[in-house]
Amino acid sequence: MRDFDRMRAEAKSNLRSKGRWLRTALGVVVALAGALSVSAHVGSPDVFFEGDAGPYHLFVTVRVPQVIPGVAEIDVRSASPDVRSIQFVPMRLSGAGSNLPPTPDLAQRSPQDPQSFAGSLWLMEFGALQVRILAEGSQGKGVLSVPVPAFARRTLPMQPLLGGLLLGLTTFLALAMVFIAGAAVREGNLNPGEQPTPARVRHARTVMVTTAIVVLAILFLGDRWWQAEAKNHQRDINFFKSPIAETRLENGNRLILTAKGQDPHWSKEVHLEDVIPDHGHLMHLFLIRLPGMEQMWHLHPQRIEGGQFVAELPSMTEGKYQVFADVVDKTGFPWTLVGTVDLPEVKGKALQGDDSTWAGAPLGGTSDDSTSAKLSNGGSMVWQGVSGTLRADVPMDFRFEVDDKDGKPVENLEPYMGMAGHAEFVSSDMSVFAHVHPAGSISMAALALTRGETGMGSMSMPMPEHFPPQVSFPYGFPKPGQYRIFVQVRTAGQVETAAFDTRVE
Ligand SMILES: [Cu+2]
Repeated sequence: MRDFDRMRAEAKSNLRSKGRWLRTALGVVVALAGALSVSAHVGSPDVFFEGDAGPYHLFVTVRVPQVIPGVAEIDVRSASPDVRSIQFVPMRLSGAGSNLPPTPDLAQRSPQDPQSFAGSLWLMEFGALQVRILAEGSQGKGVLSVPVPAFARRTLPMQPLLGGLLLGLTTFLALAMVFIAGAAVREGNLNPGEQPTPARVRHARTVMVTTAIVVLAILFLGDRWWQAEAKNHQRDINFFKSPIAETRLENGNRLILTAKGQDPHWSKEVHLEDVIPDHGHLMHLFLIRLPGMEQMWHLHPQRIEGGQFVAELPSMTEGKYQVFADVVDKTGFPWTLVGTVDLPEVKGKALQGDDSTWAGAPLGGTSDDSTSAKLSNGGSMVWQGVSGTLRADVPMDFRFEVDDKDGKPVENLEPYMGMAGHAEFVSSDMSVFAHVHPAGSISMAALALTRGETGMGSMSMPMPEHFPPQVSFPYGFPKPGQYRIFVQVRTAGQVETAAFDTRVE
């Protein structure tokens, strides 16, 4: 962003708790963007990403601000020591403005770790954005685009001191206005030493009363304007809250899904009719048995008429299930529909295609922290490099090794929906859900959009027949708590799911 914009934005956000009016200036631009997209994941707004900027392999963390416009904190770590400088610039993910980058900002190199770079960036717009990272070093230049879903999560409260100061100044100005008007009428054109006549004094009183009424009216209208802006801002916040997954069961095992926004405008702007495929499917549906997460299904419902989705359920026991359904809207904004469903005993069909399931011990059992998990083929998965207490808000590389039944690393790790693995990070209270891939927490469909791919979600990169036995996911827990991590891979044509429980401080 320009310095001028930044100063303007700083001045504004200092004076006002909402900052929405700046957005109003960008309203036309935002309106052009069409559907404002949402929180990709549930309770996990920061972006963790791993990818190549030309010859440089980078790990990127984007901490999305709580309010928009707001400052995003960006950390970039290079895997090699040959990067000299990192610059970054925010842009729209798709549509107008997605190929007109403003002047980039330079990141600061860390004095302790010369491979780390950090900086901050003003995000001025809601919706599906991208941060373009420009790396330069001894091997030349490289560019990497990171999709960033930008949305406000709260309204910053006015600081009491600032509020008191502004209230005092307002009162002073309002009273001064009344007295200045009175004095002007009473004494404005008197000669030196002349006394105002009683008629002038009476007239001045009338003018003061009138001025007071006008000033109060202005203050009243100002308050109304402020309240209206606050309401609009709250509406924007609600707009970006996870939509509600509404479900009903038909014919014994057909689960029909629709979405309802937490703001009525959501359904007008985001249509399930035009969500785009994300790693091969229009929707990734996760059903997790409550309260202990002792069973999990990862299904891929079909879209039917009216923007509804239908999942043909497998056989499931009676009970309450958490619903998380990932979709990506046409602007590249990822939404997770959230809800619960009470199911009777379901007599369903066998799993097919990319659908998968897992069953095991409930969370909170004896083994609260696990680093090795049994697989259904007799092998196991080992969580590597984890030691000590895990902390919230720390970006990590979650690395897992897939072993065969003799404990040897497998040689036949196959692509599962185009990737080496899929991981779901779920908190015990269901307030955090993140579906993460080796490239990070971004949606793969959004990533395809940054590359100008319109095949939307289909993997255009050459796919190896087999992956190395270790698979890693860049991610950071958003808050302390008890978590279960599901890691899904494919070997010998079969999807294997491992679950790891961990406590985060
Ligand atoms: Cu996935």
